[in-house]
Amino acid sequence: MKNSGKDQVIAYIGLGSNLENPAEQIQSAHAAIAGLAGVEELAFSSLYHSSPMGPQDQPDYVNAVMAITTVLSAMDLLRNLQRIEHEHGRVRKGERWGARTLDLDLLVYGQQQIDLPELTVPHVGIAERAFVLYPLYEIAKELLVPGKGHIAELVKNCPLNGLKRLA
Ligand code: PH2
Ligand code: MG
Ligand code: MG
Repeated sequence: MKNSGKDQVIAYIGLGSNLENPAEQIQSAHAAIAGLAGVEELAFSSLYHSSPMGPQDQPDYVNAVMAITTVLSAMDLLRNLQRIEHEHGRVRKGERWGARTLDLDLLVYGQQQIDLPELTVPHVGIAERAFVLYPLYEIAKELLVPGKGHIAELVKNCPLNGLKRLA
Protein backbone atom coordinates (compact mmCIF):
# COMPACT_ATOMS: atom_id res chain seq x y z
CA MET A 1 0.00 0.00 0.00
CA LYS A 2 1.21 3.47 -0.78
CA ASN A 3 1.42 6.45 1.51
CA SER A 4 -0.63 9.53 0.65
CA GLY A 5 -0.41 9.09 -3.12
CA LYS A 6 2.76 9.69 -5.10
CA ASP A 7 4.85 11.19 -2.31
CA GLN A 8 8.39 9.95 -2.13
CA VAL A 9 9.72 9.84 1.39
CA ILE A 10 13.42 9.59 2.21
CA ALA A 11 13.99 6.94 4.86
CA TYR A 12 17.02 5.43 6.60
CA ILE A 13 17.36 1.82 7.64
CA GLY A 14 19.89 0.43 10.12
CA LEU A 15 21.24 -3.05 9.37
CA GLY A 16 22.93 -5.28 11.94
CA SER A 17 24.03 -8.90 12.21
CA ASN A 18 26.23 -10.95 14.49
CA LEU A 19 25.47 -14.55 13.47
CA GLU A 20 26.10 -16.79 10.44
CA ASN A 21 28.47 -14.65 8.40
CA PRO A 22 27.30 -11.16 9.35
CA ALA A 23 28.84 -9.35 6.36
CA GLU A 24 27.00 -11.67 3.96
CA GLN A 25 23.74 -11.24 5.86
CA ILE A 26 24.09 -7.47 5.52
CA GLN A 27 24.89 -7.58 1.80
CA SER A 28 22.02 -9.96 1.14
CA ALA A 29 19.60 -7.75 3.09
CA HIS A 30 20.90 -4.73 1.17
CA ALA A 31 19.94 -6.43 -2.11
CA ALA A 32 16.55 -7.51 -0.74
CA ILE A 33 15.67 -3.98 0.39
CA ALA A 34 16.86 -2.45 -2.89
CA GLY A 35 14.61 -4.93 -4.71
CA LEU A 36 11.41 -4.06 -2.83
CA ALA A 37 8.55 -2.70 -4.92
CA GLY A 38 8.10 0.96 -4.07
CA VAL A 39 11.68 1.40 -2.85
CA GLU A 40 14.66 3.03 -4.58
CA GLU A 41 18.13 2.91 -3.11
CA LEU A 42 19.83 6.27 -2.56
CA ALA A 43 22.98 5.27 -0.68
CA PHE A 44 24.58 2.52 1.32
CA SER A 45 27.25 3.11 3.96
CA SER A 46 30.45 1.20 4.52
CA LEU A 47 30.23 -1.86 6.73
CA TYR A 48 31.28 -1.25 10.33
CA HIS A 49 32.51 -3.63 13.00
CA SER A 50 31.09 -3.00 16.48
CA SER A 51 31.20 -4.46 19.98
CA PRO A 52 27.86 -5.73 21.20
CA MET A 53 25.61 -3.34 23.03
CA GLY A 54 23.70 -5.30 25.67
CA PRO A 55 24.68 -8.84 26.72
CA GLN A 56 28.44 -9.23 26.27
CA ASP A 57 28.40 -13.02 25.76
CA GLN A 58 27.59 -12.66 22.07
CA PRO A 59 29.73 -12.12 18.95
CA ASP A 60 30.68 -8.68 17.62
CA TYR A 61 28.34 -7.09 15.08
CA VAL A 62 28.57 -5.86 11.53
CA ASN A 63 26.46 -2.72 11.06
CA ALA A 64 25.55 -0.47 8.14
CA VAL A 65 22.94 2.11 7.16
CA MET A 66 20.97 2.41 3.93
CA ALA A 67 19.17 5.46 2.52
CA ILE A 68 16.12 4.95 0.32
CA THR A 69 13.26 6.84 -1.21
CA THR A 70 9.96 5.08 -0.90
CA VAL A 71 6.27 5.38 -1.67
CA LEU A 72 5.52 2.78 1.02
CA SER A 73 3.96 3.92 4.27
CA ALA A 74 6.15 3.54 7.35
CA MET A 75 4.10 0.54 8.50
CA ASP A 76 4.27 -1.16 5.10
CA LEU A 77 8.01 -0.57 4.99
CA LEU A 78 8.31 -2.04 8.51
CA ARG A 79 6.37 -5.16 7.49
CA ASN A 80 8.65 -5.67 4.51
CA LEU A 81 11.74 -5.28 6.71
CA GLN A 82 10.35 -7.82 9.18
CA ARG A 83 9.70 -10.27 6.35
CA ILE A 84 13.31 -9.86 5.14
CA GLU A 85 14.57 -10.44 8.71
CA HIS A 86 12.49 -13.62 8.85
CA GLU A 87 13.81 -14.79 5.46
CA HIS A 88 17.33 -14.37 6.83
CA GLY A 89 16.67 -16.76 9.66
CA ARG A 90 15.85 -14.21 12.33
CA VAL A 91 14.40 -15.98 15.34
CA ARG A 92 12.86 -13.82 18.05
CA LYS A 93 13.96 -15.41 21.31
CA GLY A 94 12.75 -12.69 23.62
CA GLU A 95 16.18 -11.87 25.00
CA ARG A 96 16.63 -8.12 24.87
CA TRP A 97 19.52 -7.14 22.61
CA GLY A 98 20.50 -10.77 22.03
CA ALA A 99 22.38 -12.21 19.06
CA ARG A 100 20.62 -12.22 15.68
CA THR A 101 21.26 -13.17 12.05
CA LEU A 102 19.67 -9.94 10.86
CA ASP A 103 18.19 -6.83 12.41
CA LEU A 104 16.61 -4.16 10.23
CA ASP A 105 15.56 -1.00 12.03
CA LEU A 106 13.59 1.84 10.50
CA LEU A 107 15.68 4.73 11.82
CA VAL A 108 14.16 7.77 10.16
CA TYR A 109 11.11 8.19 7.89
CA GLY A 110 11.05 11.64 6.30
CA GLN A 111 10.57 14.26 8.99
CA GLN A 112 7.83 12.22 10.66
CA GLN A 113 7.66 11.33 14.32
CA ILE A 114 5.73 8.11 14.81
CA ASP A 115 4.72 6.67 18.14
CA LEU A 116 2.79 3.43 17.72
CA PRO A 117 2.91 0.22 19.79
CA GLU A 118 4.83 -1.50 16.98
CA LEU A 119 6.90 1.37 15.66
CA THR A 120 8.73 4.34 17.08
CA VAL A 121 10.39 6.69 14.58
CA PRO A 122 13.01 8.09 14.86
CA HIS A 123 14.35 4.87 16.35
CA VAL A 124 14.54 5.07 20.17
CA GLY A 125 18.27 4.48 20.50
CA ILE A 126 19.41 6.49 17.50
CA ALA A 127 21.14 9.30 19.41
CA GLU A 128 23.19 7.03 21.70
CA ARG A 129 24.42 4.34 19.30
CA ALA A 130 27.73 4.86 17.54
CA PHE A 131 27.01 1.88 15.24
CA VAL A 132 23.95 3.76 13.94
CA LEU A 133 25.12 7.39 14.01
CA TYR A 134 28.50 7.04 12.30
CA PRO A 135 27.28 5.06 9.26
CA LEU A 136 24.27 7.37 9.04
CA TYR A 137 26.53 10.41 9.09
CA GLU A 138 28.69 8.85 6.35
CA ILE A 139 25.74 8.93 3.92
CA ALA A 140 23.65 11.85 5.26
CA LYS A 141 25.90 14.67 6.41
CA GLU A 142 23.07 17.21 6.69
CA LEU A 143 20.32 15.02 8.12
CA LEU A 144 17.99 16.54 10.70
CA VAL A 145 16.79 13.76 12.97
CA PRO A 146 13.27 14.80 14.03
CA GLY A 147 13.12 15.63 17.73
CA LYS A 148 16.83 14.84 18.21
CA GLY A 149 18.83 17.33 16.18
CA HIS A 150 21.41 17.63 13.43
CA ILE A 151 23.35 14.45 12.68
CA ALA A 152 26.68 16.25 13.00
CA GLU A 153 25.82 17.31 16.56
CA LEU A 154 24.65 13.81 17.48
CA VAL A 155 27.87 12.28 16.16
CA LYS A 156 29.98 14.83 18.01
CA ASN A 157 28.33 13.82 21.29
CA CYS A 158 28.63 10.07 20.74
CA PRO A 159 31.91 8.25 21.54
CA LEU A 160 33.06 5.76 18.89
CA ASN A 161 32.95 2.91 21.40
CA GLY A 162 35.43 0.86 19.40
CA LEU A 163 33.44 1.14 16.16
CA LYS A 164 35.63 0.37 13.13
CA ARG A 165 34.89 1.01 9.48
CA LEU A 166 35.71 -2.05 7.39
CA ALA A 167 37.77 -1.63 4.23
N1 PH2 B 1 21.73 -4.44 17.95
C1 PH2 B 1 21.09 -4.79 19.04
C2 PH2 B 1 21.76 -5.09 20.30
N2 PH2 B 1 23.14 -4.81 20.30
N3 PH2 B 1 25.11 -4.16 19.25
C3 PH2 B 1 25.75 -3.75 18.15
N4 PH2 B 1 27.05 -3.51 18.19
N5 PH2 B 1 25.10 -3.56 16.96
C4 PH2 B 1 23.76 -3.77 16.85
O1 PH2 B 1 23.17 -3.60 15.76
C5 PH2 B 1 23.06 -4.22 18.00
C6 PH2 B 1 23.78 -4.40 19.19
C7 PH2 B 1 19.63 -4.90 19.03
O2 PH2 B 1 19.06 -4.44 17.90
MG1 MG C 1 18.37 -2.92 16.44
MG1 MG D 1 15.26 -4.31 15.44
